[in-house]
Amino acid sequence: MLDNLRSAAACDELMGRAADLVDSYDGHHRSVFTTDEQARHADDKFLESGGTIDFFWEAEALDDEGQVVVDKRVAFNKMGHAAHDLDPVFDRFSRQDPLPELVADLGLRNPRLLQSMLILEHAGIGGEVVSHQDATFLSTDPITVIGLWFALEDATIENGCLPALDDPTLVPLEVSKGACVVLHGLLPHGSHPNRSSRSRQAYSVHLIDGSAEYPADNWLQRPDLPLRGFRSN
Ligand SMILES: O=C(O)CCC(=O)C(=O)O
Repeated sequence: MLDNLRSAAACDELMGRAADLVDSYDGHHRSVFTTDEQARHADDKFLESGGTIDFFWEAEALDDEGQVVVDKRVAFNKMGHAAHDLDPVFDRFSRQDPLPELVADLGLRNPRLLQSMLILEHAGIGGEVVSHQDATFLSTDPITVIGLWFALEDATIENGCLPALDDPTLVPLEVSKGACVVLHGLLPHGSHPNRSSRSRQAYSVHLIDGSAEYPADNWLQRPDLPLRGFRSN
């Protein structure tokens, strides 16, 4: 965990940009994001979002008929998965120093920014992220995926910070706004629902090594948007 990797101003700028994108989103589809194994929702919209900026609803934001029952500004669970390539503010946040050096130090020789997610976790409605290993969703051969998870707001036990859920020896990770948590692809992690009165926005970027094999049946494909590293190519 790296404290103060991004400034409070940079975090605010990213959240502000995301709020603008939410405002201009027309809400035309009702793709819910839940990680509940009983109801894992992998619809077409989700599967096509590797190369787009799309929003996924909180399960509790919609009623049984799919009608939105909360304010749109708190209705989304997350935004994914290509803002780091399609939006200049997200691009900058995802590529500015010291990330190239950090990722090189972590052993990625040919880094590619595969996906990004803005995790909204609004107060009172933010959903659970069940324990998972990123390498099972973003597999390469050999395993190379690394997650860079940024706290855009303070993450506490109260508002559902990242815990390591499967292992009783591991503890919840409370971090301050601007901190970056580096996640090895095999590390089980998740987060509890946010029932508190404070949101817990976070932003994560997952990188792989471009020299590893990327299976054609990985859920995330970007046929029209080539993967990029930290420079323009
Ligand atoms: O912030 C969260 O709730 C979970 C994020 C996560 O699992 C990830 O970025 O890999």
